[in-house]
Amino acid sequence: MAEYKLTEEEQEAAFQQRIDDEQKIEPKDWMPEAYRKNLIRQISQHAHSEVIGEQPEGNWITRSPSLRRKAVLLAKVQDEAGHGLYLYSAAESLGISRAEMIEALQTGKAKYASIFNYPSQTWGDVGAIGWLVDGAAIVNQVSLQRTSYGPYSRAMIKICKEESFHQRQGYQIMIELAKGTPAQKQMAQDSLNRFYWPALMMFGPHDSESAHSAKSMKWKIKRETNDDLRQKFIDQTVPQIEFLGLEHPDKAIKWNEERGHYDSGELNWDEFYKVINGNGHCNRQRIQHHIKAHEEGAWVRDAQLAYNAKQKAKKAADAA
Ligand code: BYC
Repeated sequence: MAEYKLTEEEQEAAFQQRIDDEQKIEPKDWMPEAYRKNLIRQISQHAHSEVIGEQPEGNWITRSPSLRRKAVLLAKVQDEAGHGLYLYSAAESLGISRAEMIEALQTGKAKYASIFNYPSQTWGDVGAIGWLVDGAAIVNQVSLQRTSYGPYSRAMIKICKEESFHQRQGYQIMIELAKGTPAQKQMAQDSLNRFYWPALMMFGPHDSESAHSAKSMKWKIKRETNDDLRQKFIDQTVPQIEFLGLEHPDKAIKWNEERGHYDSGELNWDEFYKVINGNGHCNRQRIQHHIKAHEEGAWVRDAQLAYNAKQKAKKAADAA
């Protein structure tokens, strides 16, 4: 008897049913082409963010104020490189190569988180990045632990464990500065003022402007919307700022009893689009640095390929 082949619509309906039933989609499962492409886009951009995100803090490793701080920061930056690797591997499981992803980053076809195009000018910025940038990343990534694609979800679980250490190391720097001399407190305030708004932009445009949200929510690639996650971050940050004894950068921040959330001021969306379209303060510098490091690492990749070829030849010779 001839085997019945599902039509494209039937396959899509069965796929959506699996998503609705909270089943994870794995690399060899059937998936709509648009689901695969959307995932490659989001996961690869997430990987690029982790790797480019090493630069602002990496800038401070040699200038950390103590040996202990240096060891902590070094470990944190190395973790970010590891996060990039998990995520590139998750994206590769969808049928794209590492080389293709790197090319898309270096030629500006693929984006990475806007936040990393802001300069890290003071030691206070290292504190603010850990506290606010990793803090915003956690809010987003905790939600992504429940994403529908298995390899992405599992990568998020591991990454979130490390991110909470990152967030705490940043907040601890802020506590020390905020409780320190007036000049140190001023440094903490200045870093908060400069990083607060760009951290809110990490959650992406408003839901009404978000091109990918509707599809990503239907397929459970994203589990919560950009605005809902941003609101969570706004709400959790208010008491943290109060504890530090610093001034809130948003003068419109106000508890709304009815909504059970803080109301807040509007973001500068012109700045957001300028930065994500390549014209932020550090966009060119970040990509140039990546290209240079990638070229300098070419010999390592060549050596690995030569080693693999030798091992393969040896195996073939042994088998003959
Ligand atoms: N920056 O339709 P939308 C870290 C783009 S790293 C740049 O809402 P989506 C860390 C968006 O890509 C953690 N671009 O998109 C590392 C899209 O452009 P394309 C980073 C942005 O995907 C080192 C367009 O705008 N976390 O923690 O549904 C040191 C329309 O947006 C941004 C992640 O990557 C932005 N902020 O939602 C320290 C999380 N926002 O692709 C710390 C994973 C939007 O059409 N990603 N765009 O050219 C996500 O959750 C989602 O991709 C986003 C955007 C919420 C970011």
